[in-house]
Amino acid sequence: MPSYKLTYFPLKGRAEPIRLLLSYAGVEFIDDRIEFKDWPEIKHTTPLGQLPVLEIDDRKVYQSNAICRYLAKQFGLAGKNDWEALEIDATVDTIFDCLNKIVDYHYEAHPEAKAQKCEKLEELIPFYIRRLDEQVKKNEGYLVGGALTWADLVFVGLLDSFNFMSKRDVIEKAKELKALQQKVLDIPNIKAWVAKRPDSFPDKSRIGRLLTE
Ligand SMILES: N[C@@H](CCC(=O)N[C@@H](CS)C(=O)NCC(=O)O)C(=O)O
Repeated sequence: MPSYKLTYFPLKGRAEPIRLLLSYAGVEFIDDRIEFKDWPEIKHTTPLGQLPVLEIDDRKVYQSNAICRYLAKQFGLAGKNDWEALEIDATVDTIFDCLNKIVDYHYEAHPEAKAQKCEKLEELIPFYIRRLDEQVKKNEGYLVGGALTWADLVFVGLLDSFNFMSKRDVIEKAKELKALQQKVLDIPNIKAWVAKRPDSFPDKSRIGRLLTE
């Protein structure tokens, strides 16, 4: 079994799906959370000047979705065939299409532009969430193929970020997605991770206030 060290900020963000995957597989990993103040020194040591970075033994890999896809293959969460793998990729892209629009709104500094983006979210979020909810209904309680895949872990791992940045519970009315979230959180290894993980933004915390100021 290789050694794993995951470096990210003290946030859930793009690292949480990776943490969920490693936890699901029962793999020990170093959960390296760097302080924001140390980032300028560390940035140039990373392959792309960004985090997360996963060190697998002595190799550094980056791009969170590529990391998730690789780990999913190792842990049997990448779908039963190439078709399902394609559906998983498409689903993860859809999740990020929605999240990126929310991120764009969240970090918009100009009040007028922010108000416009906020208005657009009122349509955009239900558009994506409804489709994902229907997808879960069609796939017997999971996003793809009637079984747990890394798409489910990505979605659940990013939900707190979705909710925090859009200032709402995005799955409030999405019965199927709510049930999926609960099912994932009830997996014993995931439950154990959630119980032991450090209090990470977005839960509460100083960092939360910093990012929204
Ligand atoms: N496509 C990359 C995006 C990584 C990314 O945007 N990382 C942000 C944090 S979520 C970052 O490192 N920001 C600090 C910086 O760019 O200096 C991935 O999914 O890993």
